[in-house]
Amino acid sequence: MATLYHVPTSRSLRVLWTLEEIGATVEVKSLGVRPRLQEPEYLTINPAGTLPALIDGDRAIYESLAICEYLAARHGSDLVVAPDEPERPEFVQWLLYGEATLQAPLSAIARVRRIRNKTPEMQTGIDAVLADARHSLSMRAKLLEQRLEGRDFLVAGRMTLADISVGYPLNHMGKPDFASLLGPRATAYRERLLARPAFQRAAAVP
Ligand SMILES: N[C@@H](CCC(=O)N[C@@H](CS)C(=O)NCC(=O)O)C(=O)O
Repeated sequence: MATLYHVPTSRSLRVLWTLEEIGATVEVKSLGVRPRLQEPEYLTINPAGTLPALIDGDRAIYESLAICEYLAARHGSDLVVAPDEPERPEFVQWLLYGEATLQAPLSAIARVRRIRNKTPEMQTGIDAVLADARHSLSMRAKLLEQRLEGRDFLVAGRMTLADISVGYPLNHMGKPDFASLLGPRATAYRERLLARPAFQRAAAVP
């Protein structure tokens, strides 16, 4: 059985959510803390120190969405939009959008806030970086809002990995300082995704 390295609220949530949607299981090793500094043993699994990681026999996969795609495809799940389906290009676009475009400014904000707390003398410059990342995030949320017009899901008229990809940053965007950046369609979409029993079960994994 494959092993998933997990930290609650990290991107391993995408993998657990995918598994819950398809009714599959893996062995879950929960690290409990962010691994980079605190768990040097994890660096022998993933020298980059990032979560998640999936080990399946001789195979190791370290990108959350690559792990989701690997597991869903292996189980023949329709969470993957197949190459011969008409909306395959849109599927790939939104699959990547969740991580590379929506999550990127959120991650930058989290990282810069950590630095800000340690370097009060750099407040002005850091505040400018935070404002810039927040502006990017607000612009990027507008494309999502537009895409959701007349749609319950991002592509193919059904729940896919694209929704799980985008659902991860949207989960974090429920915090009061980000929620105002989401339009009404994205807000309702976020609520629908997070209400899914599969998401609820995944989010409850310690
Ligand atoms: N693109 C990667 C990003 C992985 C990533 O940055 N994970 C975060 C946790 S959500 C992490 O491990 N951060 C700790 C660090 O950067 O050292 C993915 O989707 O898996």
